[in-house]
Amino acid sequence: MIGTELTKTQELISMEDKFGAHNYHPLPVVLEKGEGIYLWDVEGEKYFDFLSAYSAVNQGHCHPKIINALIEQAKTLTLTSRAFYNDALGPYEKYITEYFGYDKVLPMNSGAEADETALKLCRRWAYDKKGIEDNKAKIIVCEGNFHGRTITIISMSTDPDSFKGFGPYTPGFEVVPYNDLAALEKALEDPNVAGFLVEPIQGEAGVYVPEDGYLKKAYELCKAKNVLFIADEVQTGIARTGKLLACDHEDVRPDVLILGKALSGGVFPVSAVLADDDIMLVIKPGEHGSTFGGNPVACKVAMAALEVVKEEKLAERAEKLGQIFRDELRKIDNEMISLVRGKGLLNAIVIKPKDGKEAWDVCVRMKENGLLAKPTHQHIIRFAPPLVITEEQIHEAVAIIKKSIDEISNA
Ligand code: IF1
Repeated sequence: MIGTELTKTQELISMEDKFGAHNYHPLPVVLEKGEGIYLWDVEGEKYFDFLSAYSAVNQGHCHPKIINALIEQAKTLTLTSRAFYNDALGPYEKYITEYFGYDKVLPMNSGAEADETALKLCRRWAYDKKGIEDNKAKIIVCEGNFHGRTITIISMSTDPDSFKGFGPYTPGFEVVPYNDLAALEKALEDPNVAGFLVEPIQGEAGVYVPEDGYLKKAYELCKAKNVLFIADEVQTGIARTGKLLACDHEDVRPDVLILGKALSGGVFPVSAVLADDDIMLVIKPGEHGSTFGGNPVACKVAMAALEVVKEEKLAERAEKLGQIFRDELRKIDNEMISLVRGKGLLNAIVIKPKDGKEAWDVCVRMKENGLLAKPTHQHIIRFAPPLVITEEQIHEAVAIIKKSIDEISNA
């Protein structure tokens, strides 16, 4: 590099800095290609992707089957809006409702939109079916929750980074500690409670796995009080935790199921809310929707993405390889690793800072060694590779993680 000549990486980072909002703090890497579990940056460096765009790329980057579905539909008809019918939506709705075992689906685009949809369904069900007085419905949420970035969703958040400075907030939410059945049981005493919205594993909170039996017991407590159990499986769903849904580990069938991210294999924004008729039909024509919700491209992409999950047995892979991954991480003898936790291929390590070095420094060093992951909160590194990873690649990745942590701790 001569004088002030910038690398392509530096040039592109400064372009984003100058022309883009500063609402993120990305790792200093600029990516230009993805295939399977690998990413390449603009300098030609190759990386293991251990974030999978926060579990949106479970099927691997640019999966040929999903990409082909995208291309074919994109050449034919991309968007009709819901003002008219189209030939892709009905078959998709049939496919996905049979796939997950629900009467109906309400198609949206982002995870946040799906969560908002679930909140509206729950409140409307409260007034029309449970008989709660208008505008009095309450929804219980958990400390440490993450359900998206809209004003109503951050109104439920307990993380100041999510809600500070964005008031006034949407009322009607009550917060209970996660993984605390006594607190939930107490909160359910309020007759105005309509729903309990919960992540089966809290991703953003740092891959917080509740005790075995928590989801099942929480579900039973809700049923005893005629309260909807609403599972946000945007991050934990689509085979990520070793079952098709994280709720499947405890045979819990949510009254309302929220999906997103890997529902499209990371190829297109696709989210969905599934429920049975007695809940779903409380929303009447013209009372909810979105321009792109259920568009033909989204329908074809999602069907292909869901077929891949079954054809390639991604849940079984996540279960088996996740166990191997945690076992191997636990063999790393380094004081900076204070905890390893997770389920399936949604895992995290808690980093004990050393000589001023913390999780961010480990992530930068892993990048230099060929593996991409990012801290959540200050001391937790989430590891979520595409579920198409092989056992051999798991071992290669663990070697990079070990090397990086040893280098940082001995720096
Ligand atoms: C970002 C976090 C993860 C989610 C759950 C709904 C949504 C998300 C359980 C909303 C989205 C994404 C958002 C993304 C980073 C990522 C994230 F760090 F923000 F919190 F995964 F943990 N429910 N999570 O995890 O879905 O509207 O984004 O499609 O950069 O904000 P979305």
